[in-house]
Amino acid sequence: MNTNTPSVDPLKLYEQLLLIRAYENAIVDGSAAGRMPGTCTSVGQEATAVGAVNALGANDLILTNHRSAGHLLARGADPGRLLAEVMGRRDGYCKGKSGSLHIAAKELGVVLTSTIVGGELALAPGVALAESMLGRPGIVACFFGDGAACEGRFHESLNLAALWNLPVLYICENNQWQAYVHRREAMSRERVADWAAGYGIPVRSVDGNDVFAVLDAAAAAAAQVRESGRPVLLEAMTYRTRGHLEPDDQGYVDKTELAAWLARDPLSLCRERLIAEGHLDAAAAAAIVARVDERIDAAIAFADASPFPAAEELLRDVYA
Ligand SMILES: Cc1ncc(C[n+]2csc(CCOP(=O)(O)OP(=O)(O)O)c2C)c(N)n1
Repeated sequence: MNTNTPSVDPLKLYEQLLLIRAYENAIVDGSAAGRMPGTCTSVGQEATAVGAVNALGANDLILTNHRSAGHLLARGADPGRLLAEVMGRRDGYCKGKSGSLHIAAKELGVVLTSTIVGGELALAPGVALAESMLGRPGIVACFFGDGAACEGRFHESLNLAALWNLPVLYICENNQWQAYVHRREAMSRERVADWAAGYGIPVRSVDGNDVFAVLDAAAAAAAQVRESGRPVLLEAMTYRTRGHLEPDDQGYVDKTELAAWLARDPLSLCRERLIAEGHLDAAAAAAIVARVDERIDAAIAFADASPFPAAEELLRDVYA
């Protein structure tokens, strides 16, 4: 642990991991049953979201991509309102108009979910510039994938943020996949961090399946952005253990590679450590699971009961 790591109850981190997994599994089951639309999940990547978001301060802003449920839930989003949004209902965070792929939640400081790959990278320097010009204290956390890093806007974004000294914490969730293409087939380097160094941006790499390691690394990186007023890139090595979107048979995935990552499931790693360090026993674990299940059941009931928006709402709050 470094001096910048906030003291967060480790059980809270574990509960957030479970909540994200349960929330996304509810969508997997709901979409398989035809009750909900299929969507992109972040199953396998929960530790990156929980570790990184918990390293941020209340004033910091978040821009994210099409796998944003973990970032939103770790930031305190209500699972019922989130699910209502996915289901296109009036009580969703964007009144049912964004679906899962465009959710913004101003009250949580989540500026954008971009389904345009790299859209969050294109906007992050602008948001950071606005923060700086308005004299606000927050930094901008920009979550993106290794696929987005293969796009031109990644390079434009990093170049500008470095040139203009913008307080952006770039967080690459390197989940090894870019839709149905393995990163090995698309990247000239092993690590996205190798590219960032070329722009003079300090980089850090971390085991993205270890929530405590991510919290530590993200806290150090966020402190570096805050102190220097300049960008830093954190690359979390993780794995998308479900398909690109639901449903997806993952027929293109190497079974051995998948099995190796499943053996390092972030929830199991966290649970084992909590037990080993005496933070968790069977009764406490069962209580957490029960609480999470109850929240998810309530979220489903809330979203189901929420009406679709009225037809007159169609063009309200829509800018383009
Ligand atoms: C500009 C653009 N090109 C292509 C797509 C189709 N697409 C959606 S997700 C995705 C893969 C993105 O990979 P990555 O950034 O690594 O994120 P991951 O899905 O692995 O989380 C692609 C190609 C898109 N949405 N936007």
